[in-house]
Amino acid sequence: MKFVVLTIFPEMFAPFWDHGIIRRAIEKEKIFASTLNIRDFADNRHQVTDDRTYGGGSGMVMKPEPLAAAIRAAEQEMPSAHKVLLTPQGRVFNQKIAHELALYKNLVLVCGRYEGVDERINSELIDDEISIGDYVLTGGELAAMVIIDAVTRQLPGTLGGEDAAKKDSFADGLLEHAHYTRPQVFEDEAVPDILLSGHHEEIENWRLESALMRTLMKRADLLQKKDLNPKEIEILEKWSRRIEDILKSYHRAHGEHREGAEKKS
Ligand code: 4GS
Repeated sequence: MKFVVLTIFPEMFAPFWDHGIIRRAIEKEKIFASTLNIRDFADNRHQVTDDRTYGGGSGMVMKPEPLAAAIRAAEQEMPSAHKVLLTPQGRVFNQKIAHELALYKNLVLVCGRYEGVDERINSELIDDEISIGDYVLTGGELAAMVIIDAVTRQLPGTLGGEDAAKKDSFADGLLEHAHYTRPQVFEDEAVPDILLSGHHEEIENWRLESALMRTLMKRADLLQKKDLNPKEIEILEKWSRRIEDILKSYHRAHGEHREGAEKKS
């Protein structure tokens, strides 16, 4: 997969290309990564890429001509590329979109600066608008890195294990199960026995329960919209019965005989 980033700050990407999984993916030619400096496509002598906003106000806007020229240059190089503008106006990035983008052969990522890019860049030259979240950055560069990072680790052969990305949090709509490594006891807290038992099937069950519990406690919204499988339903029903039992004996002990949360009055 090939990524071309259009930016006025290409130097920001050097350390990103140079570390960890991204670096290894480049070395193994799983991805090809490059930047185009938008400034190089400004034909004015001082290579200005921003200008004052029509209608007044303090902010500057990214000029359309250099940006359009840069996008066309990237397109010339890879006619099939999917062209993405990073902007808070875009659809909000998630694991599903990471999967979707991983299917493209070539991605062009356009990074805005200042208040944003001239509106006339959107319709003609951009295929897709993506936001990495509902907050305002000083530029699209970090957003581009987030996307490249999440997409790269979806590509076969970029992570340690064969299908490591398939075991991810979110791959099946749940948060990750709890993880432990040595030492076996840390500050009086021991690793759960089951993980030391060597019983592969029981460990898998424990991990599923852990993932379900963490998702219920921390991100119930994910569970609400998830397409639950029979095993997951069985676990949730087991917990539900347990909670009902606890409440039943509580109500029994406190002399309440009516069902539910209705109050006697
Ligand atoms: C985002 C975002 C962003 C918007 C860039 C103001 C400079 C800035 N880009 N997801 N102009 N959130 N971009 O805040 O992608």
